[in-house]
Amino acid sequence: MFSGSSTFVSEVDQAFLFILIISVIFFLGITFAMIYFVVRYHHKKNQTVSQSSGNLTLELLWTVIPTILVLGMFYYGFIGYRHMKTIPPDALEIQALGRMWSWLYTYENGYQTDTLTVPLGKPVKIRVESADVLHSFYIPAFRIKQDAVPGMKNYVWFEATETGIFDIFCAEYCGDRHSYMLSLVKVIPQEEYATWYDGTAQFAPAAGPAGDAERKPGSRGPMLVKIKGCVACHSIDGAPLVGPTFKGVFGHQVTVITDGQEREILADEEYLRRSILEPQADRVKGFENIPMPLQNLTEDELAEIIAYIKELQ
Ligand code: HEC
Ligand SMILES: [Cu+2]
Repeated sequence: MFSGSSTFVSEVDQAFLFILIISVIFFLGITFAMIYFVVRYHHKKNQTVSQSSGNLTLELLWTVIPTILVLGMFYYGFIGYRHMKTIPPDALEIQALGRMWSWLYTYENGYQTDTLTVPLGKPVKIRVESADVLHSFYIPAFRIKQDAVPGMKNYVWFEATETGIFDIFCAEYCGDRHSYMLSLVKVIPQEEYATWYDGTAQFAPAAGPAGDAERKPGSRGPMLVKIKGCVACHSIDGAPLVGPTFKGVFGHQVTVITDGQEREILADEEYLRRSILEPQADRVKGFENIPMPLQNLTEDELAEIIAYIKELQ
């Protein structure tokens, strides 16, 4: 009954069930007592009022029983909490960086992905950090949740007990596209994970080999706009999100606000570069209310992204 996708499921669900059962018993008890008293002590049958005070047995009962129940809840909660805060020494470490509005996972070997990939049956420690505002890293199927607080190094761990793909949410309201801050965790068998981690699979690290002569400029663009979080605010299909779409910007006139003055400008390569490196210089009209965050890009990554945006016509 209590098996699940991570080793925490049974503990959390048992604590939850324990509290739920107690709550239901009290809810029913109080409701029935209330109905009984309304009928039994109706004023038509009871003309005279009597007062009573001091009943040691009753007072002891309503103090001791709830205290024991609450201590029981605390016990279950604390056991689970301690387990969740005690990281096994052999845990793999992965950073989960929350930012408006996507999660980025960085592995010990430098890999970066937008889907968390972990091995089955091995403890994984997640360092939960934020690049901007409060977020919260939440995997319901594993029963874990941890706030991402700017400037704080929080962590959480889990061990997946089932292969598959599970949802990751942001559980702390973090602005306009909070509800789209969705991600996935993919649990794969350990051998498959080892291959993936060694890079022999088809996945390429974000900071992959530069100057590869075979590679077409811009071919890493689709991956980079995901890893760098651009697609949380910019679509590639023409739909305006929080920021203007990337589709068809290049080579067209854009109305921008520069130092409070509206002006028309041709979106050439120079303009795209400036928009990314100095987002505040020219604010696109109609999108000026949300500041585009400063991006941490290498020269090569910037060139790749610009080449890719140019293709999106
Ligand atoms: C949190 C939201 C957000 C993220 C993340 C973001 N941007 Fe923006 N971006 C905006 C907004 C809002 C604007 C329009 C206002 C402005 O020009 O500052 C904009 C404008 C731009 C423009 C000018 C577009 C035009 O139509 O003239 C470019 C190019 C751009 N962003 C590229 C990027 C790239 C590349 C990334 C990722 C490395 C990125 N942005 C990440 C919000 C974002
Ligand atoms: Cu968030």
